[in-house]
Amino acid sequence: MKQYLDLVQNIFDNGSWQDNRTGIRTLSIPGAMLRFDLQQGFPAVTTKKLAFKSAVGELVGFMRAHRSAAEFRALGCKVWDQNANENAQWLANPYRLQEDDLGSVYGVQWRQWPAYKLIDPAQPQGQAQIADASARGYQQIGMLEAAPGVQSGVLMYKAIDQLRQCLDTIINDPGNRRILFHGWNWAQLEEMALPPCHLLYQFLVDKTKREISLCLYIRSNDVGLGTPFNLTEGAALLHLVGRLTGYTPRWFTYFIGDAHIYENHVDMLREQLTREPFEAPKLVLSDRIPDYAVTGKYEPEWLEKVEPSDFSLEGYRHHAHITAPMAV
Ligand code: DHF
Ligand code: TMP
Repeated sequence: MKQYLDLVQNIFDNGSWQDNRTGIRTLSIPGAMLRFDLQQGFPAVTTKKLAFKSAVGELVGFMRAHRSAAEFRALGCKVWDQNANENAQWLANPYRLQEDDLGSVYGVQWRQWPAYKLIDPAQPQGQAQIADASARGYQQIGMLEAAPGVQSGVLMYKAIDQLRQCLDTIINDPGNRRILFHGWNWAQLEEMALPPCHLLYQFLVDKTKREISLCLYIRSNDVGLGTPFNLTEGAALLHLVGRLTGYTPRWFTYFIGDAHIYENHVDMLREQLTREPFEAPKLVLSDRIPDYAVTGKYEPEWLEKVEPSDFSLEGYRHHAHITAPMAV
């Protein structure tokens, strides 16, 4: 995959050394973008063997709102073990529930973003607001008493399924320019083993061409280990969403904030630069996942039902496996 190697080369050429919380320095650049036409192939790294099953296991775990490294392991993905159980700061965090717990990471925000409303019933529109919130699925969970600096009112709560909302909107209002889900929940950042890296996903529908595209924003990206996984997961998600809504997956645009190479990944990536990339493989989604374009029946429950084995790569040629340690 040439674009990946160009990014690596760009960081080697232009990066500057930075310190960070892990204690392992990075060579970093501020801002990068990769763009893939998924009709030309799947963006799997070919200059090493991609742990494809592990990456799709992670994606499936997110779609099921998993928050335990044990649940990810059960899906064939071990990449969360260290963050759950080896980071001293997280081990001491009161929001860590038990062994393997990751807190309210990705999937919790994707599928169960906690949303609250505080409505003063005595305001002119108070009752109308409470009625509207109820109609939107908010439940009254208590009253807040007036106190200095504290607004009184009815406290209402619901868990927002952002991913499901995106799917619904693709079906019902494809011209909508607000089809996105976000992981950066300020109210819960301190409750996570790691605040989200890939955090903004926006779907764009072209009704004329019957295509769907994805823009993904990653605030911080470990180009040696994280990027190959994040590219795989973003592209696989776009294929799945396209299947469930009846659109052909097309453009996958990948924006990075801090694009970095850890000091102990330099040899791995220099080696990859010496290797000639192979042609991109194809992603095959299992036939059991219903194609909305064929059935005309909307089945969003497949967001949870899909299994890692429903994703496979066809014609994946790659160079020899190499890996390097993850900075915790
Ligand atoms: N921390 C850091 N520092 N970088 C990350 O990329 C990162 N990613 C996380 C959690 N914390 C992180 C979740 N994603 C690997 C890949 C993705 C990932 C975490 C780790 C990884 O170690 N990949 C190895 C082995 C993969 C396997 O065999 O399953 C690789 O060689 O790709
Ligand atoms: P940070 O929170 O200090 O930015 O550290 C997070 C590290 O993990 C950083 O190197 C980016 C990397 N990372 C990815 O690149 N992709 C991912 O999906 C995850 C979870 C982390």
